[in-house]
Amino acid sequence: MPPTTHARLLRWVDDMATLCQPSAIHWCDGSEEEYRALTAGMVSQGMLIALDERKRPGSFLARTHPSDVARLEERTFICSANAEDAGPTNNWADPVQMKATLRGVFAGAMQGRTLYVIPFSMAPIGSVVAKIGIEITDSPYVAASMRLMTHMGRPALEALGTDGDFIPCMHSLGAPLPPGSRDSSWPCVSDPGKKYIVHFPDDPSIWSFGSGYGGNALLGKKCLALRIASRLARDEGWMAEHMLILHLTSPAKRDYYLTAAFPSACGKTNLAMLEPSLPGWTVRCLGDDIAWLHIGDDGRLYAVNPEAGFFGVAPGTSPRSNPAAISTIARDTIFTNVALTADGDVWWEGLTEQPPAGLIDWQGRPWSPGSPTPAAHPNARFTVSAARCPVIDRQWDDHAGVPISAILFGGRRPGVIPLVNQAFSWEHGVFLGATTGSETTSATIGKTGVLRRDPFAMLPFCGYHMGDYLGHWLEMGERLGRHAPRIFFVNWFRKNADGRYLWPGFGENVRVLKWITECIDGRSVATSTAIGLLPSPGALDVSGLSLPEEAGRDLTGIDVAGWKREVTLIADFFRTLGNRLPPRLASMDEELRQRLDAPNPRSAQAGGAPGGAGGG
Ligand code: GTP
Ligand code: SPV
Ligand code: MN
Repeated sequence: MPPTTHARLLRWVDDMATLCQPSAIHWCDGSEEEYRALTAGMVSQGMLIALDERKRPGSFLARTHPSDVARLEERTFICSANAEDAGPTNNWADPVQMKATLRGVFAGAMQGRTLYVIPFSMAPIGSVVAKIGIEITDSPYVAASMRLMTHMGRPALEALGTDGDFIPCMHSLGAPLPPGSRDSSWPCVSDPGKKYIVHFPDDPSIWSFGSGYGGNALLGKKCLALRIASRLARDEGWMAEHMLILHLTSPAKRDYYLTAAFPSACGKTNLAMLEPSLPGWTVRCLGDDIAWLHIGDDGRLYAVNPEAGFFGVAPGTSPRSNPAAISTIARDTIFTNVALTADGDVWWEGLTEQPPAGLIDWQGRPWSPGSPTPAAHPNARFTVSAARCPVIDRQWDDHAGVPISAILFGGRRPGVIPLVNQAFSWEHGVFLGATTGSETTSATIGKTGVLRRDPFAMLPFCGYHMGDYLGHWLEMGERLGRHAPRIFFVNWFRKNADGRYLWPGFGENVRVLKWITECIDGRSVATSTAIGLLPSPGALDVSGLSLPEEAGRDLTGIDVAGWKREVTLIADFFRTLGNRLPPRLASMDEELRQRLDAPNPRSAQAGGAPGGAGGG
């Protein structure tokens, strides 16, 4: 018996079951017993490996099919009624034709499998910004992960009542099990051309077929909380962003709430859980991937984390780089595509300097330091409830969210971009966000290390025309007026000629956060330059650091020639947005070019750098 009388929901589940032909239907209640049954079932089927109960209690390892290791941007579609509304940065397909195609591929797709109905809320149930989704899936891995990652189960269904609104999220692995056939340990569609991650923003609804991995399959995350939500947010006057949320407290016990948008695998989880190297500072985490931002009754900008867990990059996570994450994943964690140790624990590159002997790699093969491929896949991840994080902020699931005093943007830039740069104003901050460039990472299938424009770290996640999105940011600034948070651009990834990082990063990033709080407090620690407000000489606290000789110049100076090339790259990118690019952004690029051409772009007098609103 379905645990609801919601007629539209019952009709939809019935329609999908008729289409997909599962052998059973299970309505998830989100209970501990249900989670235990799901994981135990996967262990007995070989989909999960139970880790050693003493070393890693309540934890499991999943190994995916080698074709199913990350998001798939080429097969991600925004099916708005008009192609122009999806814009040049998204794949578009006609919604009517796409729905017909999808009904074709989903037909019989769940044969021999259980159809799980997963009610979930993005944002705490009862929050002003919460949205309820129902995911249908034939993957028990997705059902178990959704319990860790979202506010999932009976309370979400109860909040829906008998006629509430929900966003239908349809998912199948696309691997039916006809009678007599054997299951694989990671069923999916191996041909990337036959996978679909499809959004119908006008409904709104989501259909995903053929992949069981991360953002392709946990449909509350990128699909709902970013692509669909960004479009809803534009229509409703709020913002859905690819941002961490953190609470910073100074030695003087002043509180600052910051958000930061960095592209995938560029350090959001690290910054969100940062262990400050400077005494007296603390960081508490409110979220590591997505922020929903709305204007409160007092006119300020508030941030809510729509998620309830972390799906974090494992490689590189260590007691040195992220001690809080290491404690978070000490138990009750699902690991995906990491290496297995001889004693039933997990390992990945960077966890320890020396790999333990007797490792089994992410594909189940014996691995030794001489092996040609890494032991863990570079996009291997951990899935864990936020409640397990020792530095989770006590307000992390507050219904109203926290008031934001600064927004950071950043990317992976070995050259040109300085360590930190404050925008002259909100408008100039939108220019900095819009022109974000970053090298591609393993979070998406394709070549890594390629520099591309990733405006606001939202290139793969903006559910409508990127030009309109930039316009929405400008409009939000006008509504916020004097309450607009300060905007900063940071770059932890600057390298020297030998390819070594110039900035120590991780816990030392608190030094940059300290300078940011001084800007917020109106201390005169910044110098106006052609590109923005840079730390004045001596203003950045580098006490006790031994930075290489060239570091000071490269980290906080201006590479004029590099910036002139940057201006051209920005203009090239802006041109791709056509006539939906807000004209103000194009003129700001031209103004930047003029300031760089002035006699001294490093000083305040440079060609009339705009001062004023939001300046230092
Ligand atoms: P998604 O979950 O994919 O959205 O990404 P994320 O931004 O949360 O990624 P995460 O924090 O897991 O990024 C991990 C990568 O960033 C690893 O390669 C880290 O080594 C690197 N990283 C994080 N912080 C720093 C830093 O301060 N300096 C340097 N050099 N690397 C860093
Ligand atoms: C990202 O790629 O930005 C992620 C991981 O956060 S996934 O959920 O797979 O999209
Ligand atoms: Mn992300």
